[in-house]
Amino acid sequence: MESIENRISRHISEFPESLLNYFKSDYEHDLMVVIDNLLPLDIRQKMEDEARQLLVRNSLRREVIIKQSGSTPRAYDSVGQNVIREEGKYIPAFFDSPSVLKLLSQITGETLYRVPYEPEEFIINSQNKSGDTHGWHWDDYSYALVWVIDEPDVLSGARVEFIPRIPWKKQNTREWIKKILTDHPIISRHVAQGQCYLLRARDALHRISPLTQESRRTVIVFTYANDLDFNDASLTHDSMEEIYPQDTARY
Ligand SMILES: O=C(O)CCC(=O)C(=O)O
Ligand SMILES: [Fe+2]
Repeated sequence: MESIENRISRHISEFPESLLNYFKSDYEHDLMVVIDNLLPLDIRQKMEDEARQLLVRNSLRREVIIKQSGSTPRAYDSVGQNVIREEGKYIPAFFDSPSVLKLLSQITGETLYRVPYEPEEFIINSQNKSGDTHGWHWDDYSYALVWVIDEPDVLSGARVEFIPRIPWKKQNTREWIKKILTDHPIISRHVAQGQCYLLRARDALHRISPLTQESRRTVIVFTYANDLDFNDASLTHDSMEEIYPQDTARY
């Protein structure tokens, strides 16, 4: 049987030039691009089923306030990298895929790498109670690619909100966030089930707004690094260690 990687590679190689140009210009504009049909349908569905099953069997509730990002809240169920690497097949295959990395490098115009810190490779998060949110923050590494597995009702919040081209200030972060939110318009996007988006998450203040009703939004978050990340001695994993202690303890 043909390997998952061969299937993904062949699928991506069939993208027309015009579509690639659209991805590039969309990304350049907002440092964010929503991508449809990134995977062959059957592989996507198997990856989604895998995420849902892992969530049923292995999820842990997270409810924390993260002081490194200005004391903003995280409230959702999640499955960490450990369990996904051990029990998953399609999620690790997507992360490990050279053809996906190559496409993302083409879109962004720079070389992307798999994140060099295993707990951030991939994580499943699921907001499912009214008020569940992934509060304002920046990521440690430059790129996040997020697959939407369960889409919230469009009138029930859990929207991707972000302000691109804003650096993380690690001192007085809460005051800094307040100033940004006072001075700038927020881009707010509903990303549908089966879509994924790529965000320059290190350079965008971003959050997932609270769910306003008992709906559900489940995602798989993949993290990629660039040369800047590899050369940045100040890069830390403090927030990760607070949100996912079970996955970061051995690092
Ligand atoms: O759920 C999302 O779409 C984004 C998640 C996120 O920002 C993160 O995991 O750092
Ligand atoms: Fe993030």
